[in-house]
Amino acid sequence: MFARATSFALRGLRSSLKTPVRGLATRSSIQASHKFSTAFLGAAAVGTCAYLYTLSPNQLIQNEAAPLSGIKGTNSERTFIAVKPDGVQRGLVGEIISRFEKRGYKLVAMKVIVPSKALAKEHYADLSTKPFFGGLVEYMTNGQAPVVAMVWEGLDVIKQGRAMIGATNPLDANAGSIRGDHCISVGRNIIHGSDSYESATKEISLWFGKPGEIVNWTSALGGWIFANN
Ligand code: DAT
Ligand code: MG
Repeated sequence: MFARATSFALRGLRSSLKTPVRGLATRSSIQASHKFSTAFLGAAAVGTCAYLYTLSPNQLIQNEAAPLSGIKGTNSERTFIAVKPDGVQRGLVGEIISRFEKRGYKLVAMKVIVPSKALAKEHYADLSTKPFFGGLVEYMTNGQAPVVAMVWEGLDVIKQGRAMIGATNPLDANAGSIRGDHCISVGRNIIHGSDSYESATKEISLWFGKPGEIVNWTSALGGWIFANN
């Protein structure tokens, strides 16, 4: 279809250019002007098709979906979850993914990354005046282990994600939560999760802001995970 449209547009353009000018509104000049309009429209259509073709399907979907953090309070709500370098070193990536999957949430983006200092500082910008800020940025960025950054999607995922993670200080975290079960020190608390819709919006665009990094997909289990009956 694309090839046929291209050849049609080029044929029209060629013949319109070949037609000589013979005074005002002669039959052939009207024909030429029709051909030229057709060619112009054809070329515009081809250009639009070519542009759309260069976009991945994911970009097309993302352009339709409003914020990267989805719509708050719906099944499209999203949160930013990161397994920190200590969680990666300790082999807890699978355990953490498994908890979110088993709860019924959907993984829509993931990458293994050693963040730049600028990224870590921006991510933790609200803590920049704290005495532990320098050490926190150093431990997140020194490359001794990467961060596994993810976006999870589903109903109430921001608040539920925080509950699943547990209190900032693992000694205060409930048993059964990720921190309550797997760590004991605030400086090595293995996981990050967005604490509000606004934070999720900021963090997802910071870590997954490039087009195509987040995948919209439909879970075949959706109807088995969510229903109002
Ligand atoms: P959370 O990660 O639960 O959202 P936060 O945003 O208050 O907690 O802090 C970000 C991280 O900074 C936290 O996960 C670990 C570190 N941190 C917080 N308080 C700290 C403290 N008193 N000493 C050392 N590190 C701390
Ligand atoms: Mg926080």
